[in-house]
Amino acid sequence: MAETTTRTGLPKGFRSAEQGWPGLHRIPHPPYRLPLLGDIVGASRHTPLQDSLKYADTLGPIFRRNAFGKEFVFTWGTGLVADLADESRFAKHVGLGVANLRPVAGDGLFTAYNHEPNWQLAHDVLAPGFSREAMAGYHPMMLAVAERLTEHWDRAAAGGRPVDVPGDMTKLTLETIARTGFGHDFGSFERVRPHPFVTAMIGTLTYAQRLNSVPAPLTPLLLRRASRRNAADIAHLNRIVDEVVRVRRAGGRGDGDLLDRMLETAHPETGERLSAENVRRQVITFLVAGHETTSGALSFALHYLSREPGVAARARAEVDRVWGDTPAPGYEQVAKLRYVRRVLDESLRLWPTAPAYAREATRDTVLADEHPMRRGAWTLVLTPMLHRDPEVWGAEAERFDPDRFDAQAVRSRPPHAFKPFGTGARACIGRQFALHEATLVLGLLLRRYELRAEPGYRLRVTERLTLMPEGLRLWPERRGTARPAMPESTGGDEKPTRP
Ligand code: MNH
Repeated sequence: MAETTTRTGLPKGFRSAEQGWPGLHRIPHPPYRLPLLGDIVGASRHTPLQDSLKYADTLGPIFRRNAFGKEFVFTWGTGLVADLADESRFAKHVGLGVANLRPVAGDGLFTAYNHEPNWQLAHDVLAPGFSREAMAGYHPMMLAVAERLTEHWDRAAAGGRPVDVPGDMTKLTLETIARTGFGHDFGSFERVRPHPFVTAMIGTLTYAQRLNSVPAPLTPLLLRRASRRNAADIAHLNRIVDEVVRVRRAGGRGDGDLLDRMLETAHPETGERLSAENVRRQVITFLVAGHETTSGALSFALHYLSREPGVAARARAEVDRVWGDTPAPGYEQVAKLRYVRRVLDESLRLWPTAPAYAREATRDTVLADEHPMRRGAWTLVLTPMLHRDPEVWGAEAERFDPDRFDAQAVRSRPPHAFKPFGTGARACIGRQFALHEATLVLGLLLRRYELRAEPGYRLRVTERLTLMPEGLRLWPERRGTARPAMPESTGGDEKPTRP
């Protein structure tokens, strides 16, 4: 890390691949490349990721795209991605979508450049907020928020009405990070429309993605209205966050949550603290990063559970066996849901909801002994393709199969074949938080409901930097009311239960 944090002297702003990849001509690109416009034939500005997946299928494990003269290299072959994980030669690259979020999240943890001192400072101050002990402390709050969700689903079930899965998962995950991190209640479940924080956040994420599909010199012209709306969205986020901080400062300490750490904790070695402006950036960062991707992960998992009765039955049998009918499963009991966790992993394999991360060379090097890169050259790792690499996942990589994540299968795969949380020093700090929250909620929902899919629904994926199943509705039915026979049990001393 030391060498990347002291690194300076690289050009700021977008670095096109011609500058850093001497062997670029050997990397394939789509046919029909147009002068000035680049590779836009067959591409849509609403689905840049899914378009890249189509190109990846035909162009192979490393390829490039050009949009309005900007050239990007995409990488997804397992060997290449494993090499990019070498932290002695590569580091996170803040570019494209991530760089476009700088006006929102500044030098907050997610968008900070490697060399910005506030990254290390915030990382060291906040990391204990994701320790085991901290997580065990969040658990009761996560459970309380999940109960608000089940109350809502109970009413839908009683009325025979469908639920809006992405909408409800967003309410749940926003309330969870707001409660656990900041002692704040957005009242999402009491609202008919999404909280203005969510609307403003979706606005800024969508705008950040759109910036990539417009030639930079034309941005002021083409996105004039959108950029004004974006400025208003950012101002709105700032106001909401400033209010959360003001309330905390006025009301004294929370219970040692993330906000307390941001406001009060000095760096263990240097004694330094986060500045007020940086706290604002971190609060926005955690409220956004802490809910949008988990919401998508839960939504995709629920989609697959509603489509795969065999998987759902196995998962449900596990929850019944491990949790019984205890009204409040404890912290330790969540990690015991091994199969539910595999369902989640398998959903994140097919639809890693933060679908790409960028890596840059921290010195002149050769990627996988084949592709020379100058210091500062970068590439975007396409995780949905990495997770479908036929050499690792087989010819049927599209098939949903949680058994791919049983311990032996995992051991038999090469390292770095599954990277939904990124890699290295800048990998996701909230990984355990997200996995705990999502496993807990899936367990609670499986135990309580059968999930009926909407007949004829076909999975469509919305992109706004993150991924979300579009228009996904399910009909939850309380188990025990019109409940089919208990799924086969796996023997042993488990007691079949259900209120
Ligand atoms: Mn999260 C970084 C995916 C949940 C907070 N997260 C990343 C990265 C990926 C990622 C990928 C690396 C991005 C990059 O290299 O540019 N995160 C996820 C997914 C989920 C998720 C798929 C849920 C599922 N993340 C969460 C949660 C939180 C969180 C929950 C907070 C509570 N993530 C972060 C932060 C970073 C990050 C903060 C930046 C860490 C750093 O750079 O030091």
